[in-house]
Amino acid sequence: MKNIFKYTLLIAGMTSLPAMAHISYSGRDFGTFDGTIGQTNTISYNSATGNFGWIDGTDADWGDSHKVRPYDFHLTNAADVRITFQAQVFTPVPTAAAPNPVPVQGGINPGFSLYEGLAHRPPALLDHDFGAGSTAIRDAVGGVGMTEGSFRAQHDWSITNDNNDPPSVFTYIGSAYDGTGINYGTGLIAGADGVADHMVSKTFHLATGDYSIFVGGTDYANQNVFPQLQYGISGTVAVVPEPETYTMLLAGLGLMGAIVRRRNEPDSI
Ligand SMILES: [Ca+2]
Ligand SMILES: [Ca+2]
Ligand SMILES: [Ca+2]
Repeated sequence: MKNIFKYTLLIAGMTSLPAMAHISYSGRDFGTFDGTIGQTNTISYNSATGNFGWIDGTDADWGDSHKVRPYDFHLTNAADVRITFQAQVFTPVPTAAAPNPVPVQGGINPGFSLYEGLAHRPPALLDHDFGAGSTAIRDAVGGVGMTEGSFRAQHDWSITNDNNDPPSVFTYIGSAYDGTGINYGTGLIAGADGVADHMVSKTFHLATGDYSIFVGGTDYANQNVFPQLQYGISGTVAVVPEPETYTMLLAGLGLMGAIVRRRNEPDSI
């Protein structure tokens, strides 16, 4: 009986702990947008472990998806979509397991990557980096034992679950990060927004489809800082006018101005 009790505890621990680390969109689905300009959704009170998860996925040994936060959204029509992430300080809601939660840090310099494609979602098992299937995918593409995780910040990547379901495929669309250009020794990493204000925003023209966003920090040296703190994140997805619409709007306003001026001019004889 004693051993069965221990086993139960062990299994309970195994099922609850890794679930936190697997790729889950739970509470981070921005929802479905039909492309109407002005549609927007903000998701606050999330965090990433450490301030380096995104930038660590730009290097030769890839990155650990446990250090970035996954989000998803869905487009039922083509649209221009503006994606914004910024630092947020907050104190998590107390739970029985953590009655006195530590306040989540501000100060992340966020970076994010946008992909077409989704991770497995319930009732399928959730994806994670270190199952046999995910390891095999990594070894086949990145070299046996040469990668530290499945996450690639500026390339396509794949991952699967412990059921070895057909891999989730993330097809890279683009990325952006907060601050001036980063070079940790392999050349300038593309996508800096030029202003280190703990916020990054970029607009993408997207087709109908399912999209995933992975967000994390951009301080490459922070991966060697312990303990690894939680850095708060707030994110927004918004449907915005296409650039051509702005141009037409401005041209229209210019025309209106000309008409108004003509009307206000005294009649010529
Ligand atoms: Ca890395
Ligand atoms: Ca690393
Ligand atoms: Ca910025």
